Order: sequence, then structure tokens, then C-alpha cells
Amino acid sequence: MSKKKVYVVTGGAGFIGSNYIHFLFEKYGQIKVINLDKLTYAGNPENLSSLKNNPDYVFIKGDICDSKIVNQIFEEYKPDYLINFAAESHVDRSIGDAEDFIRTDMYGVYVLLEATRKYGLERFIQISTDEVYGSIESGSFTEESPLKPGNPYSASKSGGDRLAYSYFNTYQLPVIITRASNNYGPYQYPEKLIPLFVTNAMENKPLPLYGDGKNVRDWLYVKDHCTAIEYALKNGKLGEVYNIAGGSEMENIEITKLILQLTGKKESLIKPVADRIGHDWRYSLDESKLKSLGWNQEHRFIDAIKETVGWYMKNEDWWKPLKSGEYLDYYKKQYPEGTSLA
Ligand code: NAD
Ligand code: TDX
Repeated sequence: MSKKKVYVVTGGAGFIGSNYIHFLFEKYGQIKVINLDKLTYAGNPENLSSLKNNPDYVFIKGDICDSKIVNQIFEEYKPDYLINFAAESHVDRSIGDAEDFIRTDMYGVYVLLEATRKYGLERFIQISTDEVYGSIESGSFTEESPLKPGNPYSASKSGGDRLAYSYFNTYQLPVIITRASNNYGPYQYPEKLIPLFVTNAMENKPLPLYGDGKNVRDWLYVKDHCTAIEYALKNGKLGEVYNIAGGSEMENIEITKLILQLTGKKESLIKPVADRIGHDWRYSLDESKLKSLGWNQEHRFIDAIKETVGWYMKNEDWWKPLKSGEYLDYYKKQYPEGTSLA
């Protein structure tokens, strides 16, 4: 019998990582997944509570910047694939204080790459972002477009992205880099636009819309993002970058009005507030490269956004403690550093 493929998913307790782990177990029977996550404010083991009793799912609380724990994982589990989702991910926080962003999104990538150099892997997938290109007035960025990150978050992600490439170029590590648009779906921390606005609307709180609300984002359903990552892992060319677009560009004011419509609330809840400093105007990706490999989205925006809004409306128990701060105190006690919940 062939050996089960072993995936190390870093940052797997966060929004996209937890969706990806669910996707893996739904798609494959015979795999093992090691989730290495530091459990920052954004990491939530509840996102994976349905896997608690699955012997092929191992959660390890730890930091990707800690080479000791990373090396131990390589020695003990001999992974085939590593998918690096772990990051500080919120632009507004990076404007407040960039230190953790530089540490995790750059140095953390270095630690993972060094372990890969030492122990080997079949694939190292670096999850990068559309933000590394910066803002674009018209047209779309291709993978060949120059990088021009405009905030500390995207600058640190650009560092991780290019460091991963350098380990392909210099040491022939089997690296593939993906750059996706804004994701939406279940389990997204309620600080990002969609979950913040849906949950505020439900609580009849104002929806703080930055500036004139005319900035444009391209929305990608997280489940389509997961299939695209897996597609790139299995079919992508080493050392290459793949854009993953949503194909659903809209102004922030448009999506805000749609959220109010879907939650049955009035537009008077919209509260224009001061703009984000250095706010990127528009993100847009050309995704023909990944599509030419054969990948396609499975979900239509309107269906997926309805499902997403419905998920937050049904799952108050998930987001209420996050908004109240209860959650952090609870998990700090529950999972001390280094805890393995194998
Ligand atoms: P998230 O903030 O929801 O989750 C990040 C996870 O990483 C959390 O579980 C957190 O605990 C963990 N983490 C943070 N620092 C860590 C460290 N030092 N060691 C181990 N774990 C650590 O983020 P997300 O929205 O799920 O994004 C996942 C990845 O996808 C990030 O790399 C992000 O840059 C990228 N991305 C996100 C989007 C988006 O729209 N959310 C779009 C494109 C790319
Ligand atoms: O309260 C808000 N009001 C508002 O108008 C928030 C939180 C956001 N916004 C605006 C800013 C952006 O134009 O909405 C847009 C989306 O904001 P975020 O949800 O913070 O996402 P963004 O800054 O676009 O970055 C996201 O996409 C790329 C993710 O957070 C990143 O991790 C990813 O790399």
C-alpha cells in the first residue's frame, strides 16, 4: 500500500487555512495533515472542531519562526507538502504596528524554507497575495507585473514571496507561489470587510466605510481558492507564480449595500469614516495562467456571497466571542505553547 501523503499546513487555524484543511479531508480519504499554528488572535481551533477525533489530523501550537518546532515536525512526520498560510494578514493592523508582520511574513518564511532545504519536500507552496503588485487604475496584473506593495502588510508578504522564489532559484527547492484576490467565506475573523459588516449589521451597529467607498476589490470565494491552491500544487510548474482571481470586482460601497440587503438592514447603518492611510485603490488580477493549466472556479459570486452571509447569520456562537474578546483568554489557558493535540 502506498504511504499516505503528509501535508503540513501552517496557519491552518486561520480563515483560509482551516477551509483548506476541511477541503483536503473532504477530497482525500488517505492523507495526514499537520496543522502548525501559533494561535494569534486570528487562529481559532474551533474552526476545525469537527476533526478533533480524526487520527489523521494533528494540531501543534507553535510559531513558524521557531526552527526547533519546525525541524521536529519535519523529523517526526516526514511531510510531502508544506502549504504556508501562516501570516499576520490584516492591513490596518500593519499600519498600526508592523513588527509581527515583518517577523512572521518574512522571517517565518525563511525558517520554513531552511527546514525544507535540510529535510526535503515534494512541494512548498507559499501563499502570497494580490496586494504585492500594489494598486492598478485599469487593466489587470499578470504574474510578470512588477511588485509595488503599498503598505507594511503587503511589503512583508512581498518579502516572503520573493524569498521563497530565491530558494527555488538558488537551491532548487520545489517552490510554487500563489497570489490570490480578497477571499470571503466561513470562518473569516470579523475584522475584515465582509464578516465585520455582516456581523455589525446583525448587531445594528454602524458599518464603517473608509473614504468615499469607491475602492475596488476582487472577491474570491474561499472554497474556490482552496481548489486553486491544490490545482497549483499538483499541476503547477516549479518556481512559478500563479494568480488566483475571483472575477468579481466591485466597489466597497456596492458590496456594503449587498450585505445590508442580504441581512435585511437599512442603508442608514453605513457610516463613512476617515480613509485607511495609503489605501490601495484597486486590485485586479489576470488569471489566464492558472486557467490555461485547466483550473476553473466552481462558484458564482451571488450564490457564494448569499451562502457566506447566511453562515454568519446562523453562526453567532462562532463570532460573538471573537468580537467580545472572551475567546483569547479562553484559548490562552487551553493551549499553552508547544501543545500537541495529536
Ligand atoms: P488569518 O489571519 O485568518 O489566519 C492566519 C493564521 O496564521 C492564524 O491562524 C494565525 O494564528 C496563524 N499565525 C500567525 N502568525 C503565525 C506564526 N508566526 N506561526 C504560526 N502561525 C501563525 O489569515 P487568512 O485570511 O486565512 O490568510 C491566510 C494566508 O492567505 C495569509 O498568508 C494571507 O497573506 C494570504 N491571503 C489572504 C487573503 C484574504 O483575503 N484573506 C487573500 C490572499 C492571500
Ligand atoms: O472597516 C472597514 N471598512 C472598509 O471600508 C474595513 C475592515 C475595510 N474597508 C475597506 C478597505 C478595503 O478597501 O474594504 C476593503 C477590504 O478591506 P479588508 O477586508 O481589510 O481587506 P484588504 O485590505 O483588501 O486585504 C485583504 O485582501 C488581500 C486581506 O485582508 C489580505 O490578507 C489579503 O492579502
